[in-house]
Amino acid sequence: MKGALITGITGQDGSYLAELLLEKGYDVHGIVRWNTTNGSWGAHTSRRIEEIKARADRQGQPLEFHYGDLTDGSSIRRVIREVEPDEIYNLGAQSHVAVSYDQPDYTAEVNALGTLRVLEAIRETGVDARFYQASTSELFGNATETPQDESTRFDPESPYASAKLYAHHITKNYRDAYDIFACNGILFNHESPRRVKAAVTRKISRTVARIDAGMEDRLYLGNLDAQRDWGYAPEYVEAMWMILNHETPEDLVIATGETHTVREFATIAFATLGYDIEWEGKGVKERGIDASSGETLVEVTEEFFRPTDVHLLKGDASRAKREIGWEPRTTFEGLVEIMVEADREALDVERSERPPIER
Ligand code: NDP
Ligand code: GDR
Repeated sequence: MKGALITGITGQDGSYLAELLLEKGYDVHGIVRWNTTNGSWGAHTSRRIEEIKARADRQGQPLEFHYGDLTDGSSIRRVIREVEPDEIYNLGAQSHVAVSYDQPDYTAEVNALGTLRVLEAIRETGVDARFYQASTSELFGNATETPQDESTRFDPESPYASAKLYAHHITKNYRDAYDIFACNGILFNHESPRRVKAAVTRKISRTVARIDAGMEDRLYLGNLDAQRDWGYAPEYVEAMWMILNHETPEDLVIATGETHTVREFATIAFATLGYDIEWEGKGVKERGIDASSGETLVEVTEEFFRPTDVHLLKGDASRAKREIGWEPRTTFEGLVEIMVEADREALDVERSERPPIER
């Protein structure tokens, strides 16, 4: 039985990857952080991985958690020594680009040095593990070339992307210097109902469902013109596994090849629940109006603009198709629909589980 270790197992990708590897018969281990908020595994994302853990336990599938933190090299070394995995997926990160402007030191500690700590632990322990690094389309920044592929120049535009650029290069350095099977998956944005609520897609799908249910009045957004290449996360974790199970270590772009604006995402999300949004005004004055009621449902606000932003991402994943046979399957419209429907269903659960008011 092959063993895998996942950092960031409580996150969107970590949870899908854990499910995929369990299905493939792996012995799956995850590094999780202690936090006092829930006194249990993980933080905001704990619920999805706890459900997967409960199911794995019922079905007798091996899924084990280990306390650790990417800022703590000793914990990383200890877990790698104990588990001796065949594959390590480094998905743990401070993953929110906007937060990286508020917490630049911490973002670098986790995203840049955290990656170095995992690679050093592999080297020091001598464990024969393949290594996957969660690299990102954010490295391209505002590259003039579109679509972006493996040969496009990197031009990081945020503390997040700058830290991830270090991680990308150190992964290559360890591959070259120590002959470690280490790969970067340069993944473009990928979303799902498990996406953090702060990502623009999930914020939109969740707020649209809440507006429809009469729980909120308006969706507040920042840069509506930003264009992203959005794919469906479960398909992207398949690519991670395919990259590590290829005969040679490669750094590959994973993307759909399509790009859409934040405005388009919001328009389709509202349309999924029967709203026809018309856009009026420009810049921070822009509003999304419900054509039938005349009500303003989307408002642009300064608060959600970033000091610098990436304007246009569109990936060319033809090398991944050639080398590992990976291709996206879910369409953009399909993705938006999956997310809005899931958030609508989740509202029923949320309502039924609302805790009684403490007196
Ligand atoms: P999430 O934000 O959903 O998950 C991040 C994970 O990292 C969580 O499990 C979190 O744990 C963990 N983590 C955060 N800080 C630390 C730390 N100090 N030590 C150990 N673990 C930590 O991200 P996604 O699943 O969306 O993304 C996975 C990876 O892929 C990230 O590295 C991200 O930067 C990268 N990426 C994501 C893309 C996307 O579109 N989703 C595209 C390209 C790259 P906790 O639950 O305790 O907070
Ligand atoms: P991104 O994702 O920065 O691409 O990073 P995010 O969904 O946060 O932003 C996408 C674009 O939407 C614009 N935007 C808003 N963003 C948020 N979060 N909230 C808003 O209200 C809003 N309004 C407009 C942003 O300015 C931006 O242009 C994600 C993360 O998952 C990274 O970890 C990953 O590396 C990259 O995707 C690929």
